Amino acid sequence: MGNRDYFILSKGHGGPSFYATLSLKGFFPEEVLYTLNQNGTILPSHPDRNLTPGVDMTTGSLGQGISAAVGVALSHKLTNKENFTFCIVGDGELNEGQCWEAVQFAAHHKLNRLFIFVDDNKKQLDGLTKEIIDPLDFEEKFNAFGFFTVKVEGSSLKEIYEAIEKGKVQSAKPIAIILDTVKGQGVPYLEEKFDNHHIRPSQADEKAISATIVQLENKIGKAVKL
Ligand SMILES: Cc1ncc(C[n+]2csc(CCOP(=O)(O)OP(=O)(O)O)c2C)c(N)n1
Ligand SMILES: [Mg+2]
Repeated sequence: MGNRDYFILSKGHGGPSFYATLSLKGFFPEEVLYTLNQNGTILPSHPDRNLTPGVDMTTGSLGQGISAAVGVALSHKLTNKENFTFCIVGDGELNEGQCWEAVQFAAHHKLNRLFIFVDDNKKQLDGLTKEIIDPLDFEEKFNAFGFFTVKVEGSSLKEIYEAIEKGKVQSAKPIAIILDTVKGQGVPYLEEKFDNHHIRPSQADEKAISATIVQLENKIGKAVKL
């Protein structure tokens, strides 16, 4: 690992979108993306730091990523490094107690270069978070745990960017950015489907999804070129 910021995708099942970003950032060629999950690939469905360039932490067993991120941020603090550590967690994942132990530790040690992003999409694998174990209000909760907390519209790059900039200049606390999101965001077919954690689409579904993906690609492609 070099002298750069660090990123831990605690909700490791988001691996494919992480890989797309790593490829755009030049960690490996775009063609490699098409080997996702195939035998011998360097891109397994969940990130593996021993396989994929740019992956800082192996994840997939939910609940552990914040602890790993806290460890990285603490080591930077102890060695007077100015690198930031970014971590994305799921709202369902935050049911796990280990996350809150790590959060308390981060606040106690004033890890002010640690950012935790909560993908607050109100759902986990098999239902609504508020019906499984109600997480209550993440903004209030992270504030109570001693974080500098900002809630943003999760699909707004502008709001996310501004929240990061705000977080970087406050001095004593770790930062939580609560992303108000929709599970399957950007693909109406998936947004509207209740049971949408993983699906096996019919041919008609595939057609509807692919059409939206082309539109999204054009939109993102333009944004990336900016
Ligand atoms: C320790 C552990 N238990 C169960 C799973 C299986 N699992 C994979 S994704 C998921 C749901 C996670 O929900 P959430 O954190 O809300 O993620 P998102 O909604 O962003 O997919 C579960 C239970 C797992 N990966 N790790
Ligand atoms: Mg969720």
